[in-house]
Amino acid sequence: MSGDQKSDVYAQEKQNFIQHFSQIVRVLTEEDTEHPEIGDVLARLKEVLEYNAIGGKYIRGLTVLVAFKELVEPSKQDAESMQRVLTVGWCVELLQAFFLVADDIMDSSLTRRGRACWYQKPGIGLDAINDAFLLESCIYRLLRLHCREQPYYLNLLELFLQTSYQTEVGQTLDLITAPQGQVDLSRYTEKRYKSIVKYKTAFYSFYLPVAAAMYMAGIDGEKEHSSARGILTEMGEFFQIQDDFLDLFGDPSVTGKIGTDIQDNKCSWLVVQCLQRATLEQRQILQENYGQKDAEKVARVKALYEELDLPAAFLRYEEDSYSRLQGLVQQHAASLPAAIFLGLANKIYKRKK
Ligand code: GPP
Ligand code: MG
Ligand code: MG
Ligand code: MG
Repeated sequence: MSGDQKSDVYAQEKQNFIQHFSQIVRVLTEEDTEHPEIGDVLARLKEVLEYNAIGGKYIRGLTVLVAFKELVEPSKQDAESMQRVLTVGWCVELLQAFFLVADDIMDSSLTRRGRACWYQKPGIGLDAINDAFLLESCIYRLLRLHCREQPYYLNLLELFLQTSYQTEVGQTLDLITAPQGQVDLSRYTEKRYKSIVKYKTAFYSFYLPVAAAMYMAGIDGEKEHSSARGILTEMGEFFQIQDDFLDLFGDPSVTGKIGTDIQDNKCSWLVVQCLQRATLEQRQILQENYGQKDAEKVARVKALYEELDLPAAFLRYEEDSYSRLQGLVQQHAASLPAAIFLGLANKIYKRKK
């Protein structure tokens, strides 16, 4: 193991986490002797799980594991507890799979994790909507099966439900700020941007996995949770800014997805930055080329972003954000191990996918 891997607890946990997936699938698709008539459904569910829950970075699921290990003493990391932690980690990945299957339909995306989006597969189409619902239900089936007797069960249920609502609020803001065929540049403000990304990404990607580990470790105080939420929503905002940057300037063979934000008229970090720097003429170019499928118009918008040096602005932003976060961790994390936040930050800063 290289020095880098030794210090990277995420890399250490990854194999173990991925290995646990076959057990998750088994539990969720086991023959139900009381209901033999749904056998075909379980076969479909197996296919849906294997296509949509696998192939990502697993940062969210692994965070549950890594944070739990930081929060409880080794004597409380017994095999049964760790089994439950792995399962809850997979619940976070299933929530993500549910959102992504649905998001790709709403965003008219073509690829995800280096393959066709699920709804783009021949024979699937909009039936993928129901597959997304099935993925969501799996979360609650697993929690009931593995955690029903635990003192934190109700906290976990409420956490997953509340986080789903927040993410749906964010997705609504994302969609209504980007109506098809109506370019209204005055909508793309920094303030609106921050609300969209906090709700659509930060809660489920960053607060949810750490909060789940905290509840499992018996930490349920509002003070501790609100400290964690403060730091983690800030990290989530930065993560979505990267996502927006990579949508256009990332390498699809690395990100595994072809960008759609310009075509989809999205309130992306790039368009917000562009408007803050554009002259009246440049604003006019954006007005004429944004929010359309035409490849030449998309290329014109990209060229405008390059003229305005947005890639360099992004790099500056990334540096600033990293130092701000270090400060926040020192300030807020008094009651929680700083390593949870710093490990997560090291996983996402400078990422290319
Ligand atoms: C990321 O937006 C946000 C989500 C995936 C949440 C979706 C929420 C739902 C309730 C369906 P994005 O569209 O920028 O992500 P990506 O770039 O991965 O498509
Ligand atoms: Mg999308
Ligand atoms: Mg989207
Ligand atoms: Mg995106």
